[in-house]
Amino acid sequence: MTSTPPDSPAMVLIPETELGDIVQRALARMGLAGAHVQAIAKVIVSGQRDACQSHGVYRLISCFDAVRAGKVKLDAEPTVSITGGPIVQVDAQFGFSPLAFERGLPALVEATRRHGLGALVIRRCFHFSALWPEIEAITAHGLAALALTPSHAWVAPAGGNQPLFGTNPIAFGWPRPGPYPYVFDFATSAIARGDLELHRRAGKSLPEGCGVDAAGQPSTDPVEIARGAMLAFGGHKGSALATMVELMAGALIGDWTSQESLAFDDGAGVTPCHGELVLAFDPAAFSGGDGEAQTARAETLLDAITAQGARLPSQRRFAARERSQAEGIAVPAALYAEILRLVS
Ligand code: NDP
Ligand code: PYC
Repeated sequence: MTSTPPDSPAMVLIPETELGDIVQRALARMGLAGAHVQAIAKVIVSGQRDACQSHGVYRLISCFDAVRAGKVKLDAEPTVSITGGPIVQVDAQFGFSPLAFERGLPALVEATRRHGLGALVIRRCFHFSALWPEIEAITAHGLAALALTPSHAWVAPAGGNQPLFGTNPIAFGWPRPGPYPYVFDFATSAIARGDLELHRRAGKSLPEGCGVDAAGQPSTDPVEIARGAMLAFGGHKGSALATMVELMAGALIGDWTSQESLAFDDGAGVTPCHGELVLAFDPAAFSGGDGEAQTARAETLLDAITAQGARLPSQRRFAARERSQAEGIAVPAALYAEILRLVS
């Protein structure tokens, strides 16, 4: 059952279970194995529930394109290697990443509890998702977390004008009392590729500072920027963070950089294939106490942020989650029609 929210005639409201069912049917029709269908649907529906338009149900189209290009292994069985040390390795076997993360999570949590800090290394995965669902899955265990992943070479280094870095997101989470952790999750490019694509599809210009055309000249046209290069956020600072992601979640873990991911894509234009590095920290192991003073200190800091009238990252997302749970998930009507075509 669908309805239209009064404040946005271009959106339809879909109950979460109904949207989940549609997304699962669409993924199953693509030929994905059941475990992948479940894991991917959870991530995609959560994205839409939290009003993340660039990483919600729109990503079904990315999955469809990747499957149609014949690159993704539809029934890949991720293999988890546990040595008893702090590093857990998962080989995604060229499947989509959500199942690989799900399979590695219990071992990551166990390794982090045992050693105080743990690392989950995921290799050879097609990665299309936001990172915060992974971060929240870790903070739910009372652990702090940091996740990094490259993508495709779309972004020029500061001072250059040729694509080299991915949009390389960095996400961090800190567990808090109450239902919601502190989480930020952002691309190191001035705009995520998903947002560039949504602007292109809508025929809209991007804000200034997002990219250059093929001649290296500043542009606000998403088509021209896709032919040229996107830019890092914050000039040399975002550029250095993007470099760190390439080094830590590419070179360090023995998987592809964004350049190598794009070379593997070989013009197919599908979602990037590379690795991911997820770090987890047990606050109790770092504080030398029971963690209570640490929690109090963190809460004092976070409260001081909001006391100034500033909002915390993810606050918009959590408010959208509550709205979705009460009223249904808002989906752009045109996108919803497109998605229904994937199941009809
Ligand atoms: P945004 O710029 O939309 O948001 C970045 C973060 O800042 C969010 O945590 C957001 O919280 C927070 N934020 C935004 N505005 C404020 C504010 N005024 N005060 C405090 N906090 C604020 O993110 P991006 O567009 O850069 O990235 C979107 C998604 O794309 C991410 O989830 C990322 O993981 C994903 N991505 C995935 C890639 C991949 O390779 N898999 C590549 C690149 C991006 P809130 O959400 O509540 O607004
Ligand atoms: O939005 O930049 C992006 C992105 C790349 C891969 C998945 N999302």
